[in-house]
Amino acid sequence: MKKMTNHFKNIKNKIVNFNYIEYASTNRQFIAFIISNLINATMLRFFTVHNYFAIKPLLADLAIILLFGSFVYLFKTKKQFTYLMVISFLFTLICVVNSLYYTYYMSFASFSLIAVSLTVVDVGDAVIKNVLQFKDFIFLWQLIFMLIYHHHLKKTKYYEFAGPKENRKKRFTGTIISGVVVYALFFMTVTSVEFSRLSKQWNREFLVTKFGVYTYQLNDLFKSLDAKFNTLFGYDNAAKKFREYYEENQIQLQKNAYTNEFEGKNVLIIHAESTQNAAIRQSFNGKPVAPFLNKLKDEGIYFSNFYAQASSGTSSDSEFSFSTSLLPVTNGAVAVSYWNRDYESLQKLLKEQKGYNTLSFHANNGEFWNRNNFHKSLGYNKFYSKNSFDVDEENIIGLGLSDKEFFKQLTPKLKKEYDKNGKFMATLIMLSNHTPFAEVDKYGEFDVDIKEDGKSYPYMEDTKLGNYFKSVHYADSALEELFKELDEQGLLDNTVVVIYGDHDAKLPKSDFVRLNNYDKEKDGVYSKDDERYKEVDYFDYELNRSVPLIIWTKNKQYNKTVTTAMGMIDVMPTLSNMLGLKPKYALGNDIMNLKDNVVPFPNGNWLTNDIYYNSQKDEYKVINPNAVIDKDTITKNNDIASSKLEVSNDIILYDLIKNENQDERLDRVEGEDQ
Ligand code: GP9
Ligand code: MN
Repeated sequence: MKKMTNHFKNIKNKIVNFNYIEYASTNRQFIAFIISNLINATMLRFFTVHNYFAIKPLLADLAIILLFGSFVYLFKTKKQFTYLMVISFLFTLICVVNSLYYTYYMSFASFSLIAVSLTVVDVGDAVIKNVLQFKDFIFLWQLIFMLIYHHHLKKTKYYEFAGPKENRKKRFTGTIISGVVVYALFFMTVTSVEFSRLSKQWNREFLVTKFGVYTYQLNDLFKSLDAKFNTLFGYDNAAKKFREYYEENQIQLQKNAYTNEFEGKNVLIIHAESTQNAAIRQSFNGKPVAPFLNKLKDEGIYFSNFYAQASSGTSSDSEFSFSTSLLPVTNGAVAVSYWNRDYESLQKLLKEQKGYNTLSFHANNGEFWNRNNFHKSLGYNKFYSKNSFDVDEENIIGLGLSDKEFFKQLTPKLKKEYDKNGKFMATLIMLSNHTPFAEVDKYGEFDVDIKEDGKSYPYMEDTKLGNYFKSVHYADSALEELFKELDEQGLLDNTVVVIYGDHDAKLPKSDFVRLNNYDKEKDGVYSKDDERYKEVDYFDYELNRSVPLIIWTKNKQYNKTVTTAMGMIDVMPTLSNMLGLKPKYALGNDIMNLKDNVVPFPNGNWLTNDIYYNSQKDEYKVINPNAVIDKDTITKNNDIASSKLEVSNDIILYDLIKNENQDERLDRVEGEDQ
């Protein structure tokens, strides 16, 4: 202890007694380097995200400049200028490129997007359209300043004066330690949300705002390299496993009552944000939370045991699995890191095998989840994003344009597309029912209390789950309006509608405990030893995350509830059979042909009609009391789940579908040559 106190005293003494004047007078060039680069980084935020007074990104920028700058002391005084110019050039380049990119795309540059950016930005075109602005190049002052200052120092014989006084070893360690300390101070202020966004890396504007431009770019570099490195090794092994898997398991769609039933119909997909079956089942005072979805589920085919298989890419992961019948990667998001691969998708099959016009609509910024690129890669002809909609203050709920307004504005666009280009496959991505469900006054009247004998008991009022129900109620009535508007335009007549909940709403378990165990007398929860107490354990919570899937046509010809366990990857093959398509690489199953199914989750858990298996703890819950579960069942299902996860991951990382198709083409050409 005493040793520690002495140590700190020592450091304190060193800081107090440090000769700052001598340091500054013999270190002028380095100080100029630090300050000028810091000004550039701050100026970049001034022109883009506007948070130039924020301390956090300033600390992060300073730390990076110190860390990179510290290596200057490995060079002799006269050589130091060259090193500082190289680093200054890199830092300035980062500022110029990001500023240009922001002017053009309203976002920041990413190594993983370089190839696209280069093809999209035609420099000549950019000049003509006046996108190149003076402010984008203002950062170059730093290099000019460093040059002029260097000449000044040379003329005033500064190097001869400062050189002998410079203890380079000491300065190197001192500067590097200062950089680490400043960075540590910065990281102490980083919240868990900020960390999680840093690891996902797609919300680029947020990252520059919070972490400054240099940390953002470094993180981006590592993420892009990570994706590249992952694919450098193990290709042959992955390709072999891929072929073996498909030799044994290639999907063969069998004829059933639904085969080709929807062939030639328009396909309208509705991505119902954060909608859980728990909300569809729920009523308050005799009024269902989601009356319209309940009506649709009774009129159409309702898959009541359906689960999203999303990982950290949430919405985008579900879009991916829905479209491709592949599972998401467990680290990061396919839409951000692996969007530029060749995937087989429902969109492409409909386009290529049946001549559909493929469209997506989402009133949020097209950069969100990298959808501008991701949607092209999924096979959409056109993506109507925020720019295609009139968004004003009054019409905003949560993340952006309200669902009601979104639907109102998209209907004429869809009609126009239909009249011009014929049958369509269109995906509408909803937005309002997104966490944190806080804008309760915008959701319309819906009480989540208990009304009894002229009294009201608060029940779920003012809880997150209660607010969620109100929000779902809003989304449900938006859907009702959409169907009316589409019908008025004749757009439902020859259309099959598919609605899916994209993932659960990540609601607190304690709110479900309250929902199940409300004691109105004490406006609280039954005690655990009360016989009426219903527990919500890990498995109950997981099973409750199920989301709706409804396939509906206006003539209500098909009404049925399918209770087979099903995941997002089963949608594409199921729909493919109904639409007369022939997928080759689907990892899911046509659910209409199955009695039971294994639904793998990205964390290794899986579900069948009989059990839910927790792979981390090697524990399971029996859902069907009549089922006989033995060790073999567990082993067999574990194998199915893990081989699907593995093949899917390899397809994504190594771009195996593209390479397989290339090999096939080569084989064909060789065959023809002979
Ligand atoms: C964003 C919306 C929500 O545009 O799709 O994304 P999420 O947060 O659910 O992934
Ligand atoms: Mn979502």
